[in-house]
Amino acid sequence: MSSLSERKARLIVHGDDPYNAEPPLDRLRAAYRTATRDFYVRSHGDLPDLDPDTWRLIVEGDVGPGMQLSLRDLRTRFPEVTVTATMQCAGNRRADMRAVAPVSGDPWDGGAIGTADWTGVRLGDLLSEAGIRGADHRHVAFESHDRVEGQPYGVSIPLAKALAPETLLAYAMNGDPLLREHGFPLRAVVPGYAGVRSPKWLRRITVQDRPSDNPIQAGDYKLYPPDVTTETADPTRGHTIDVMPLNAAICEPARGAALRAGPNRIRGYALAGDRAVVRVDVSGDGGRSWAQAALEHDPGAPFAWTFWTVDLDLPPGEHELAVRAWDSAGQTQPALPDDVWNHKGYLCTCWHRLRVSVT
Ligand SMILES: Nc1nc2c(c(=O)[nH]1)N[C@H]1C(S)=C(S)[C@@H](COP(=O)(O)O)O[C@H]1N2
Ligand SMILES: [Mo]
Repeated sequence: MSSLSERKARLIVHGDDPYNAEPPLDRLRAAYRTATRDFYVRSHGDLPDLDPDTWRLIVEGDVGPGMQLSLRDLRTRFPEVTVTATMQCAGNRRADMRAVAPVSGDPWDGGAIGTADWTGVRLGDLLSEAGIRGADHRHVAFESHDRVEGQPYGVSIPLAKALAPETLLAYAMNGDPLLREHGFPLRAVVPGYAGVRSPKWLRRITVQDRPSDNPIQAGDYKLYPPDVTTETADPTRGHTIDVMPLNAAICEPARGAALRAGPNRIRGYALAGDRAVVRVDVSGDGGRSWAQAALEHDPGAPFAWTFWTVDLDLPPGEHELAVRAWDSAGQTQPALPDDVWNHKGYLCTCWHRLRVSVT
């Protein structure tokens, strides 16, 4: 197996500590299931190096007597399931917002996303074995082994999503044990939700009557209106980012590519959170005219992305390519980064545009 530093060398690294990196976009389009070595890494603290033999998962809160499970317990006491799902950071495509005004956080291009086969057990199976007690509107909180500004990483999801059949505790990614940077030995995978709700290096699961009060849940990953600044942001009034919105990106050609006049193949991805992508429009003239892309989607994977392909006939000159997707509710993406700008740079869903020169 390759080392972490070998894997780092393949990616565009935004930071070493915490480690954050994404692949060049053409690599994302190379396979429907992203090669694990090309999968982005988003971390907020250290990358724990955990011993799988002594590691235990604690399950507590509004449940029966509580449980402590080893990896072997998880593998032997619950059915094994594999879900093909896309993981995407809420900050994916943030770089495009900088054209409007500065934003905080790493300048992700469109590569803070990837699709994998996740194998593990259903969180719902584990919770029904644990036995849930108490009133409605419960939440499932997670605590991890990595530390962020002196505290363990922690988030929560609504109980209904925790019980949904697609929500997993995964020990394998693309058929191999999780790599350290992806949360070995166990992580949550919450398909359709922002990556932040899929905690890595799991330590504890707590069923409770309110969302996690950990700063990652209570303070970060909130969507604010454009007039809110770092100074005025009130996290209790920001919208908690769970389900991800409709988005699309051009993976090939690359930004600034030199192309030959005539038919040129344009390829990328699109995805619609917990909905389906029904149409993808691609423009070779900055959005004045549009062509329909052919769509490719794994029918067995409702929470995985849609790949799209179109051949555009491009005349010589400088052109702006643009893409916009449509979802099963008939909605499409806003045209400009100005339409979606927020000081944290989350949910950059405007048309993805890039300039190419054609000779
Ligand atoms: N424990 C822990 N879990 C975490 C994070 C983290 O920093 N610590 N980052 C989250 C975020 S913001 C994202 S986008 C995904 C990224 O998963 P990946 O690094 O496997 O691609 O993990 C999530 N789970
Ligand atoms: Mo993220």
